[in-house]
Amino acid sequence: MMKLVSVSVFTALFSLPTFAQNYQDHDGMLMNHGEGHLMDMAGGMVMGNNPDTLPGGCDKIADTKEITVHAGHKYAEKFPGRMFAFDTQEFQFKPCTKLTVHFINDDNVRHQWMMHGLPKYLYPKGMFHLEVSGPAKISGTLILPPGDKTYLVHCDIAQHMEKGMKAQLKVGKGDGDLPSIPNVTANVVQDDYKITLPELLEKAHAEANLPEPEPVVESTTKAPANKPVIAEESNFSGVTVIGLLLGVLVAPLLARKFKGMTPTEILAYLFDLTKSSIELAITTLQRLIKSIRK
Ligand SMILES: [Cu+2]
Repeated sequence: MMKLVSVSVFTALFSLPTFAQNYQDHDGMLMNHGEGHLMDMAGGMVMGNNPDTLPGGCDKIADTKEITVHAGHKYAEKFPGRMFAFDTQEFQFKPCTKLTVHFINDDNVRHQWMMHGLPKYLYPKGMFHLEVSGPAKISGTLILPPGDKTYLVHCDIAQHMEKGMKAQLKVGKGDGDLPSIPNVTANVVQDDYKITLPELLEKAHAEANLPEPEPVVESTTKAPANKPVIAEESNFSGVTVIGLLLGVLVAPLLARKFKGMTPTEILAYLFDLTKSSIELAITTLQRLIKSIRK
């Protein structure tokens, strides 16, 4: 008896925060739009509601289950790097189970409990889908298909799944595990905070099969992107090559030209030549840059 009393007290205590939050209950407000599509004016929506049609391969309803799933930011707090989550990440039911889902959104944003991969002859687009702007509660029922299969359950609001609102529902034994389910399976893309930025760049370049990156210099004046740097370098080396070629070709001519000239005359001539060479170099460089930019 004492046990029962303490259990009731504990249940009441733990339910208090739930009661304290003012949830909008959409059940009973929903209008039936046919084909399992229920909607109300307050933004509640159920799609693929199916409480009575047996999927092909089910002789009868094997089991009747009812679950309550919460969605919200607070359920993601135990998962580093995640922002949103359901309070449960994994579900498992017998094939042909009639499942009622009570979906409670604890956040002040919109969330969904969306299940994919169901037979399309029974569920529009193969989906069973509960959606509500929180804090609110909405319920729907479906009959699970026969066979062993793992179904994706997620919230399809932009970035909510990527930020953690993802679960898997196994019918029978399921047919494997889905990736990136918080605390259940490893992320497809693992974050690595141990690697340094130069190492990361090197790795990215190696993976993309690109030439070795420039070593990262601690200067903010340097061009941040790689492309302009490469373009500038190739311009420079092109001009250098032209200069060298000109030098080699012109040197013998100059030697002949300087014969019989005074040092002052040579200097003046060289000064003029340098001036026009620089001008020529600048125009060439400008043309080169223009052609690259095109
Ligand atoms: Cu969401």
